[in-house]
Amino acid sequence: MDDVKKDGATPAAKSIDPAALEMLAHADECGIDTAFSRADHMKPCPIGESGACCRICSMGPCRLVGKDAEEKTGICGADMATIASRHFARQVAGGVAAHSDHGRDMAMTLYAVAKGEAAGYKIKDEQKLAAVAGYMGIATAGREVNEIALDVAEKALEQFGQAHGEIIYTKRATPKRQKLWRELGLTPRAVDREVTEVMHRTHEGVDLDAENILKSALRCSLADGWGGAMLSTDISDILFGTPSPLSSEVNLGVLKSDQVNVIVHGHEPTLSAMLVEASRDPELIAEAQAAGAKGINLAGICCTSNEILMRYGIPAAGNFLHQELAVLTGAVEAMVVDVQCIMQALGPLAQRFHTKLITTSPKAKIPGAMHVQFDETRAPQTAAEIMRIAIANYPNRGPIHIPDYHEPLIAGFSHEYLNYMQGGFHRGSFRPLNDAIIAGRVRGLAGVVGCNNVRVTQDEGIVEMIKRFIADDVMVVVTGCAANAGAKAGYLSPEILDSAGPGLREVMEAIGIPPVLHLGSCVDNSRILTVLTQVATEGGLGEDIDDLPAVGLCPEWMCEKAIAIGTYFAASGAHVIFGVSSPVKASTEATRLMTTGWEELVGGDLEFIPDWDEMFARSLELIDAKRAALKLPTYDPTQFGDSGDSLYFAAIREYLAAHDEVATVGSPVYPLAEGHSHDHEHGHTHDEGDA
Ligand code: BF8
Ligand code: SF4
Repeated sequence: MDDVKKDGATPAAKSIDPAALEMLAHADECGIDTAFSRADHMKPCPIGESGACCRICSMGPCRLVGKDAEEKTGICGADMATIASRHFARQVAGGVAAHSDHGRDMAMTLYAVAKGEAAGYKIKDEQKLAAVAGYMGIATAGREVNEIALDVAEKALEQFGQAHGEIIYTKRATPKRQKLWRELGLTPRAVDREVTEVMHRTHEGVDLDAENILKSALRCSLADGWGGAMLSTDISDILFGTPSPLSSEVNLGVLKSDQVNVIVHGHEPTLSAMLVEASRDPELIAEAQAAGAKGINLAGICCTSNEILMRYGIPAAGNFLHQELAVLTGAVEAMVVDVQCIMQALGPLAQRFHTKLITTSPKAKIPGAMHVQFDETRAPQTAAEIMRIAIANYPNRGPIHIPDYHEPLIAGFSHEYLNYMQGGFHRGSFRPLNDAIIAGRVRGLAGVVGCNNVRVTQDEGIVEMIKRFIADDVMVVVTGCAANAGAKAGYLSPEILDSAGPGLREVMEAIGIPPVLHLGSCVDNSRILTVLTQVATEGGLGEDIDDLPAVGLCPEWMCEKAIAIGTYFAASGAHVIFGVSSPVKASTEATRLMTTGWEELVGGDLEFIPDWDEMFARSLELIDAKRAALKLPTYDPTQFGDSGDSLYFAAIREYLAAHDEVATVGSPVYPLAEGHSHDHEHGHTHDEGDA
């Protein structure tokens, strides 16, 4: 563990997760490369990293470098601001395309289900269908579920390519925001159109004004946040159920030494939901037993994991940088991937083990993988076929090395559930939370979201921010790989209430929710948009997102999707801070436009602050400035103390500690929230939470 790498970095600098460190030491022993070790030998190109490289036409690539770089231009005359902004806008378009294409696929599945062409799927949440139909102006009274679903699917699909009009979900923003977007020409018209327009504007010789380019990036990003991603979340809820709290476990220790381990990795819930069913099919379990295993154990990586964790309590094996580490355990019979955040390195890596890497999307193939194409008309059969490949592979296992780390967590918070928690089914509201913010018990809100990135210590920035926020009475919501990072470090377990500041603890105990809420996958950042909108319109905290004492952080961002998310939050009025490094660092003007420029324009901004201390200090500064602008009391933790509920919770904990047969995994456990070892052998399953 203490061997020193070529660049002087010890393995301890690679991750704060002990499971990752153990597996990296194991990788070294096996002489196997991972993204962590490859990063030692591949430094980021400083010119590209900072946005100073243009390769849009073949007169270049043009690199603007040197002390006077900002006075230089490319061959066509493009200056640094244009070059950096153009590249940034293309990143936004890439991210929007990825999320939204996922959303489109969800709409296609809903369409097929409504037409009766997708055996195995059904409308699981009719209330959500009715709510979505309402947003879309689709009549529901006296109509069959599938009829409504068909109209919803058609309307959703229109959002991608409609010739006229605006993306319909922009109506879910505050009235003030809708007006502002219209005045500024930022209301997105159709997803495909906004992506195409950014690609056109940033083609050689079109939009050469950095401010105008960045405005098009704002509009394009809104087509994701209030379009493709929001549709994706809603349709996933309709098809697979709107999440409500359940407990599960996280980290590589969820893999079982004596079971057929199948990992799903990527982003879409469609096939993975069918694999959940297959993993519980008595016939397939019997086949696994006949192959010598005790059963079938399904676990997830990245956002496919979040999708089935949130709805079925399926444990998470880890986040983005755990994908290779999972294969390195030697205990994974099959890794089933769909789209996004899947490393090509998995191909050759899987070939060094018995692991079958199985690609399933026609959009995503990997050399070295086998391909079993997902087809929604025969999804259960495809899932069974994949399970049988994994089962047949079990006897081929070599030596295994599963690190014994698995943390309990609570996941499954949705906007709907938060409403319900705060007022019941008929009187759902955000009143208690708003009142707590107004009183200063809750200082503010923070979203900590996004990726892992080998350029920074895995999970460190994410966990540092979560830890510091809750200690300072800032309530935290998490999604994506950041949620997984927080969970691995124990911050999504109910006990963490003890790490919260006095005011936050009181409120969380009173409402019955933990201080760090897992809201789902990265497309589910749309849940944060609608939650913030409701907080803003509930009363007492201004009238729009840019009035709220709230920040959005992406400490370890890695991909274009993260850039798209950060941009749509900024365009929606939120202050957003990213870590790692700024893709427009080389341009003072582009940096100014995205910070003070956007703040003047839309009230939100996008800053890049790689240092954790500075990131945290800036977050509090932004939160406290909003509190002051709202004339709320200055945050003062000494005013709040232990609430009467702590004795009650202590008693429940004591009881559960002495009665470990009480099944809490996969059940809606509030307020008895207490994770325990994720062990199917005790006879309970995850079904109960799947409502
Ligand atoms: O969409 S957080 S590394 S897995 S991009 Fe990818 Fe980033 Fe993870 Fe989920 Ni989101
Ligand atoms: Fe260079 Fe201009 Fe071509 Fe970019 S578009 S590569 S700056 S000549």
